[in-house]
Amino acid sequence: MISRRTLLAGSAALAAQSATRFGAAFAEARFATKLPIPELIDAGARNHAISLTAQVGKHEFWPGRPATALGYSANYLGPTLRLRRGEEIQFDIGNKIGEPTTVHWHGMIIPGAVDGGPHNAIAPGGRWRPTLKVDQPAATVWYHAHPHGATAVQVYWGLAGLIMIDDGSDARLGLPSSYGVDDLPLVLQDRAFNEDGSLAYDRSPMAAMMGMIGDTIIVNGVVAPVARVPKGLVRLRMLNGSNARFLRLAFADGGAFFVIASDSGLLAAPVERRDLIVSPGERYEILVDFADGKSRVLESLPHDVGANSGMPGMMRMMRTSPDQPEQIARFEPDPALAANAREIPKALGGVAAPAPSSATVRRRLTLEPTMGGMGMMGMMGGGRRGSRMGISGKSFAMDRIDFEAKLGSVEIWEVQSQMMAHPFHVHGTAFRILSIDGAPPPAHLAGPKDMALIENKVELLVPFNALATKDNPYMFHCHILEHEDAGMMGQFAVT
Ligand SMILES: [Cu+2]
Repeated sequence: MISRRTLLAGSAALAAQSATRFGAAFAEARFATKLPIPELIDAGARNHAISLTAQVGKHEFWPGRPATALGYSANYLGPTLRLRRGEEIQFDIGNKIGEPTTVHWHGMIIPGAVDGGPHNAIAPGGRWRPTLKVDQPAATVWYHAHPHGATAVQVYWGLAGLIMIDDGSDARLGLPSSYGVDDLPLVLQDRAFNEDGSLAYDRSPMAAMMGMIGDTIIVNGVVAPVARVPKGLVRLRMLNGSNARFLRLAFADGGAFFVIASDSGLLAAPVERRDLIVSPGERYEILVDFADGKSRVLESLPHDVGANSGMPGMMRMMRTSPDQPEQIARFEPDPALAANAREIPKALGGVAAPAPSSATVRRRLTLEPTMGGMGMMGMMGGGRRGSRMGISGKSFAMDRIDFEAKLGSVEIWEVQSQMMAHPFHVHGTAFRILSIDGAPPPAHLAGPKDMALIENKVELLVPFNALATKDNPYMFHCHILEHEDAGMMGQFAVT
């Protein structure tokens, strides 16, 4: 019998060591580093041709401790790309990381042939030149490595970046859109570190089961930064870029903020919240009002994501958050900065969802360890090699297409989790959450999305408007990257 204490101790062992080492360093670093803003690449200003190179570099997560990391034409992470609806972008991606990689455009509704999944591998030293036609509503999406079996490690070391899709609604609605001033990208990730400040990655069976959970939250690659913001409305584009950590974001003063967009675009109207669960892979855009001139600290609060998942028993007892709030970043209003936006729009428009009655197919998918192999027990006792995760009893296989959907059709997917919480992602679509455990979703989860947190049973309404042949299929998978690499992924064609 494994106690809750043992489980927590196991999953947190590395983190605890690292926390002890870095307690003093964290106190020293806290709110001392200016929030780094990734370089902005506006496709229109580059003749719609964008070159990126996946490369190895040195990056200081902690001041004065350079560490080996990966980035896209950067030492860690990649530039933020601004793409406009209607543009056709010619990408040229180089691979200098010494092993195969891919670039997946997470959230973009583009054909499977350019989607950047495991079938679009770029050999070491090779190049990939996909053409992307941008034809979807405004959204904050992202790009990251997605190679077969090695996604977790490559993303952990830094292969990720943000994409802002603009369709003119920023100007129409008067939303803050001055990049790096009142429109801030926040790539939130948890990491563990060795004493010299280098990244530590836990390869234990427990980490394979829970996913890699670090003890330190970083923002745009640094620990506990501070950002100067205008005394007005500030838009935060928040990505949980963690491998496995669920965040419950809130401000330390308990103040309200307004959610304006979820993964795939604007909500119908702003939704007032005081906290927000954000799964790995998920994005939210929020508006925060700094008109009162007060500083605010963004935190991650304790939560119980997964505590009520699936079958009763051992897995229910596993927790994925610390007991105390964790400080993430501080925002300090600066009267010298122009506050361009002061009023929160009453309506955002959003995009109409397809009618549920238009769905022609209902599929049932279950996220679970594959019991035919070594399964959960194998993971806990037997090492990573035997660990397999799966969907509906099958572990991922490159040469197996799990199903085919009809181009232009809409389906209802009933997605269930057997044991723990899984953040579920579907390529090539923006779906709607129809129900969570039989109830309609809360307002902030009712907009367009490509991620859904599955704790028990969730129904999704999934439209298919882009083509993916059997040679270049779309993926559907858990976005706990260690689960994905262990086989909690399937693939489908849209024809
Ligand atoms: Cu999972």
